[in-house]
Amino acid sequence: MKYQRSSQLFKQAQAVIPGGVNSPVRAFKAVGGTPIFVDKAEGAYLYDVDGNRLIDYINSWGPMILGHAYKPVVDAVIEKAKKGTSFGMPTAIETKIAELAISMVPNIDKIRFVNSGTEACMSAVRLARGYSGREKIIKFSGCYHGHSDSFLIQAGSGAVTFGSPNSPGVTQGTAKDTLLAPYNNLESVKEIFQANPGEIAAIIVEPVAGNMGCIPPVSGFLEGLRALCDTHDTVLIFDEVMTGFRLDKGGVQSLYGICADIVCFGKVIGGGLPVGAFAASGEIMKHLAPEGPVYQAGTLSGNPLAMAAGHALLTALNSDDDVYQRLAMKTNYLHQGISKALKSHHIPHSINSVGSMISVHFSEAPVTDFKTAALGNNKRFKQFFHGMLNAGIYIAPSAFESWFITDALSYEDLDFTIAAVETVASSL
Ligand code: HOZ
Repeated sequence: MKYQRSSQLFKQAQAVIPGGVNSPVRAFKAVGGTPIFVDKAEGAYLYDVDGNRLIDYINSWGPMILGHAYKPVVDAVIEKAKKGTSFGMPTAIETKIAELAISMVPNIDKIRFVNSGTEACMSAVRLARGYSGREKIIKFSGCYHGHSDSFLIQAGSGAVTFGSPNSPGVTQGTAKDTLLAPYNNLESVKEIFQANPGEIAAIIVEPVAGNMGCIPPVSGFLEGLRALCDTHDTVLIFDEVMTGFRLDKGGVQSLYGICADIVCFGKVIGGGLPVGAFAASGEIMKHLAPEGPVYQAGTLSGNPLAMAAGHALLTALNSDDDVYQRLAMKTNYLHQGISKALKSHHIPHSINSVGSMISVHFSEAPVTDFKTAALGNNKRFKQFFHGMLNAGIYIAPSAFESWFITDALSYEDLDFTIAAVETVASSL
């Protein structure tokens, strides 16, 4: 494949945008080569500026669960845009999507819309602190909750891809209030509670981790967190920015039957427009301004185009009884196919998948936390990434990310992908 035009555009962008990109993982630094500039996308495919067609396994890092340029979403945005794009005043569509989201997700009475997953998690922690009157939070190494200061401490995703899981610019004062535990390790969470009695405002967790590749919770982990939070009057925050409306209508709370106190959303809830949200019981949400004293605001929050896109996508998901099963079947088909292809060439690997999230680690040990995720053979991942790209398949340009499956993928696309893995594996 040729990437001449992408190369030119990247050079031009680097002169005026740091690293040529508006979010670091797009820069291909971890895998080398030129980031691909997109012209358009439709269904399961990306079309780049050089005229290449790629099967997309990233789907804008999650939102495009029913495929790119999904007609009901595009139509809803166009119709809204004709009436004006932002007012900084309430609109009826905000209440409509709030009602729909609350009807789909358990344990939430009220929801506040923001502009990104980062904002959602940042605001959820502030709310938990304001509600509990405590300051410390527990987060898990390798989990990524966006780029706000409290979370850039042993963070996953781009932060670890670029080797700065603890970012310069985060003050020691902020960092000291974020206490770290290994993912899937309940004992270490218990120890933190013992060492900080009455001080933990919240635990924030990706209930299925997606920012160190995909890592499911081991049996009893989420239940144990719930029990510890109950014992210590601590707020349990599920960061469902990736998993919300993706793994199930009600997210991980419904999938595994565990209640969180605050839930954060992003990605799917915005249908591909910039939306995040956080939600909780009325009891907790009443602490939020203007009802309560915990402040949070945004000029473009609840933007009508974004709300219309999210509402159209959630409506489609809510009215399709089989969609999550179809997605899981496609993901499982891919999981088995890739595993078989890698095995046939004796490539050590470990594949995790849950619902429509999947990732491939090039190490034999089961990947259950950040430490085991970091054991993967990065050189091999790079070769794999470029081999797949040459075959017309776009996977995440980092071993510390999940792939997101879309319902627009056909079984022919999946077979084509598995065949490409077979060919690439023979050259690894
Ligand atoms: N939050 C996305 C998944 N880790 C990455 C998006 C980005 O950092 O650009």
